[in-house]
Amino acid sequence: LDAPDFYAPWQLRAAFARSLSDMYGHEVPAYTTLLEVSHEVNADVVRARGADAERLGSIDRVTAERHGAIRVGTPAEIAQVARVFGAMGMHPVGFYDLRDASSSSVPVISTAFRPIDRAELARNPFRVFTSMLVPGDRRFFSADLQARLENFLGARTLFRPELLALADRAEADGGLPTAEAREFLRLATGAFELGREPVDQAWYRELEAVSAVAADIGGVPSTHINHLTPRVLDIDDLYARMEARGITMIDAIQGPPLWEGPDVLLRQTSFRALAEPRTFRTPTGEVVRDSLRVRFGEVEARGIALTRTGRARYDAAIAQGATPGVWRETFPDTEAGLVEQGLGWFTYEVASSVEPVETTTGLSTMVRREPVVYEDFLPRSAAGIFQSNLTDEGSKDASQAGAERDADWMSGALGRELHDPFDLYAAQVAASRDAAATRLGVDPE
Ligand code: OOG
Ligand code: NI
Repeated sequence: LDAPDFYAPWQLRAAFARSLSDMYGHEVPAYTTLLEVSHEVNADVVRARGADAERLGSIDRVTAERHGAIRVGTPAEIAQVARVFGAMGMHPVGFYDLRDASSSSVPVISTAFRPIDRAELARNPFRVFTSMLVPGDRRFFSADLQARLENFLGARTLFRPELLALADRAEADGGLPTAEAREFLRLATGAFELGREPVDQAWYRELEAVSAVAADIGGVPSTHINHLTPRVLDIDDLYARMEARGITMIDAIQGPPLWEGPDVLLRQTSFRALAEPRTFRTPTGEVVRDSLRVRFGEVEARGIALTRTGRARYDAAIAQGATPGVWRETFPDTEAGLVEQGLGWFTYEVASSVEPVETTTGLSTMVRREPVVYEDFLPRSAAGIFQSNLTDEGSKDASQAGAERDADWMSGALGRELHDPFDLYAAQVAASRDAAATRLGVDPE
């Protein structure tokens, strides 16, 4: 492979996604199976549907596409995560509160780091769903447990100072020279490897009684990649093929149902966490071998991004159970219908053969409409995915007060602007209209 002599942020991002995928494939062999099956499904869909299969992204983009999930404990840790991803041109987008996204007990709030402009997404769309614990939420943690948890988290180092220094340099200089880029990639990948140090058994089990996710985050001295998710063009087919291979999937595909109309937002499914060997230090100081079920495999199919109006309809349909029947009453079954009702985002591209001409017909005749792919996540689906490693419910005392957390709070913790996904889609569509209008020499609209 040829290596550039200077790595721009997107090249760091693409190389990091590959390096993380290689590392995770060694750690979790079932992930490699999932990749194989995903590639088979995608190749079959392209064979069967031809160009139509690539309406929501070229087969090259879709085949390379992944999202990751990580979990950290404190505002200081998530601010460091933001620096590492900032080096790769990945910015925090969206605020997700998983504490009451469903009946589950997941004491975290989240954002997603991803590229935000179109050219960058086209180069490599790698995104990472990033969750942080809320130890101050009394529904989960007593004041005493909160204090011990914060103490434990405050004493650990997830990201080495050399890594953070390289990240800051990359962000300031718009990339890194080869030698520094390699070192950055090595340190960044290493930061997400599964820790080998013995886990304090009593501490881990105490947290696990509250929430398996709390134990995974705050029960160990390092962090790790929780899953890496390939994108498939036919998730129902993938689900069936995985079950046929004897891999038990969670009960359902999360998100919209399978139906004949356009795919919107995101459909996801996963298999349950697998036992991985870990060592524990018992209260008497003995080191014993045991296993933990924390990491799992997930796969997703992406559809068209919805406007706020479309999203409100989506949420209402999901609340009604999201059956194909409900879906047909909620959404039009064509892209044109989504446009007419203002439900989906579409960009406007001038057909390449068209010369700028004097026109009285406006944009419509010269211009091709392209769907905008949903680049974000769904809180309810995320809560369902978190369940993939919850062996039991944990405990949550609903009579206690939750800690107030919102997008502004998250932005403060990150020390950066937190982008609103709807604003990003709207800006992308507006930019496409302006560019098309300029090429055609007409006023937009
Ligand atoms: C994250 C769960 C959410 C998704 O794709 O919605 C997620 C986690 O388990 O840490 O990854
Ligand atoms: Ni995920």
